[in-house]
Amino acid sequence: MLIHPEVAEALAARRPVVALESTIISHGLPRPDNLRIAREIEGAVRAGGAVPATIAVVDGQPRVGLDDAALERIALDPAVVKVSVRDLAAIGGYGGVGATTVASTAHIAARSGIRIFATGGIGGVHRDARDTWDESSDLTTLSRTPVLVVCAGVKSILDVGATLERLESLNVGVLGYRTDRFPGFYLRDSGHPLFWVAPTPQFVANVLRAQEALGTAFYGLVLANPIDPSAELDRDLHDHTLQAGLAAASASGVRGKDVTPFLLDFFHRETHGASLAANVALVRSNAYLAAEVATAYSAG
Ligand code: PSU
Ligand code: MN
Repeated sequence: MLIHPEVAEALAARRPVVALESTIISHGLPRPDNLRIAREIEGAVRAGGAVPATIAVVDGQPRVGLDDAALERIALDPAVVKVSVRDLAAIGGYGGVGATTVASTAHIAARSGIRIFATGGIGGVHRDARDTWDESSDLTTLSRTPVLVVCAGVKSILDVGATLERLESLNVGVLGYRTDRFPGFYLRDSGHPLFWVAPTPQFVANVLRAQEALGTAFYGLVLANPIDPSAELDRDLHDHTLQAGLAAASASGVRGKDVTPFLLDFFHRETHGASLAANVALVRSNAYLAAEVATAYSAG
């Protein structure tokens, strides 16, 4: 693994660091805006007082913290591959450029000593999972990786209730940030309740410390941060686009790791950028909150 000098220095000095995933850049956001947005997300981490460590695979090598040239390749290189945990070893041998999902980012972050990670939404159980067995390895990886993932919940393209049940089975705790409703990504409320409410970043840092004392830090933790009310997508537009997107995915026969990027792209096109604006707003907010938690965690 190649750790960027700024990240290595911060880790050595126990200053706050926040990991960021890269599949959201390569496969979750449209080109060429994705490059600018990737920089804005890093900027939000800095504004919150932490060092950003965007994670990706460049020429087969995992990198923790990207320089400008590497970030540009992840955003713009048409050959960039979406890599989950199981793909990391193979892409190493092949020498390719890989964008890391929540699962592989969490794995690499934990191995490099980074405890806190921000993204838009985590993967989960797909609606047709009973037939397809399509459940994101984000869930199983979080069940054995000591990271906190700050996200806006999971997209409504997934089976949200089943995803919450799986997180429970897998011992992955879920805290709502100032809410007792599990957020619905583009919408503040997915319709599912949450038990634990975190009122402050300091509270979350205390939970991380308590996990370490109890020996449960082995399991990941989700901090669910609802999108700002001013950035929320119109509910009718959301519901309409969701129905159309699910129908299009099933009609086109898209499978496996292409399903999530297909649906994200569908949303961005069909809402003429409204879902993109919401997506950018919530990722920036998650990056900022993750930096605040990392700052409180470092100080403790
Ligand atoms: N959800 C989003 N945007 C994304 C993803 C999920 O709202 O970009 C990406 C993340 O990288 C996540 C991955 O880890 O999709 C999950 O893919 P899969 O369902 O194939 O595991
Ligand atoms: Mn899948």
